[in-house]
Amino acid sequence: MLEGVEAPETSNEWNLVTPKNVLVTGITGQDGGHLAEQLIARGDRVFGLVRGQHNPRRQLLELEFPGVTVVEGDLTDPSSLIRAVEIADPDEIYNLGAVSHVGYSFKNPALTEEVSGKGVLNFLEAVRLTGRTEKTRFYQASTSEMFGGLDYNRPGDGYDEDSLFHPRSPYGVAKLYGHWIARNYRESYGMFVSCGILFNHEGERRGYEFVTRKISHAVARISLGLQDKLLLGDLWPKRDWGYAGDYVDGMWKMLQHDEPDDFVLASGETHSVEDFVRQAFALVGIENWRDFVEQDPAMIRPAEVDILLGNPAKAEETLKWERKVNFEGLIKRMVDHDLALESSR
Ligand code: G4F
Repeated sequence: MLEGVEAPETSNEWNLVTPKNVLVTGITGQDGGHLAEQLIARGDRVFGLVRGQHNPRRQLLELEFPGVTVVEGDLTDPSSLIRAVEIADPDEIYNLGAVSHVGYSFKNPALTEEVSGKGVLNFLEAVRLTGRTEKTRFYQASTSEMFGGLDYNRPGDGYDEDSLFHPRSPYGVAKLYGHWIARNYRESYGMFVSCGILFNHEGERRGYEFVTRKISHAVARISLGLQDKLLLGDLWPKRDWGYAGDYVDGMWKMLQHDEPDDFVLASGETHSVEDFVRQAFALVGIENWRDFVEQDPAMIRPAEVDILLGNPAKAEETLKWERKVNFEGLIKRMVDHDLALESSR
């Protein structure tokens, strides 16, 4: 383990074998941050694929994780992926990179398909063309947005690995392509490729453009007198929300398992956006939350996923995956974090 790095709260197993070379895309995002933290604590050599010449996120990454080796590359540029794979010589790849904001994907559908869909193919090809189909284990970040939640396809007791897909956004469609091409490489070339079908996972590393962080941040600022209103889209959609650190631990478990497979990671509970808003305001002693919330029509999507609810039984049984943070704990963690952040400015 590296000096000065504490064991992450969410890892309940230690990788006591030889340190691995691990290549991560999307390392500057929420899940990438949790994963880098956990891998470094386990003693692995971490390589992060970072896009663009003057990407400000690169500096933030280098400040937070000086132990990570930055490799320049882009999921839309196949030759850069081949180069990255040759540099990192990875035992494991975590493909977390994507255009991940569902609302944004409606405005930039072609870019979304290129990055979140075809980018997966480009990366799998880089592994195959460099002769690493046997050596490298590949994690594909699939998503509950692939299910869609239409009337004929309600979640019942929760979507699982065999449920029907009917994506409702360019993001969901792109991710479904990524999911199937990943499965295809597993079946065609015998590659160790596992897909994690992750339901919404949040926390203090979440970007402000996602609803939970937008809420926790605004609630903190409103309670401190720094902001008057919280502008939101629809409050009725329901999501199955968990803590990102727990889910990243699940990704790692998928690649340590004996066989490649697909696994749902979810909390098994569903709550509306309104539930999240009400509970977040209650934590700072504000009960009349409606006085502070206004609708922003720009946040309403051309098509919405009404309800997401997942069934994580397979991951719990097969991988012994467990969650440490529940819905109430998640909201408290985020609001407390944003209160501390805004109070210290
Ligand atoms: O926080 P969200 O933007 O997350 P969404 O669309 O569920 O997607 C997230 O989870 C997926 C897993 O299921 C990931 F694959 C994906 O990459 C991403 O991490 O929106 C949650 C809900 C939606 O119904 C949205 O319409 O909140 C609603 N909402 C209401 N007002 C809003 C807002 N969402 C955002 N981002 N901003 C709002 O002001």
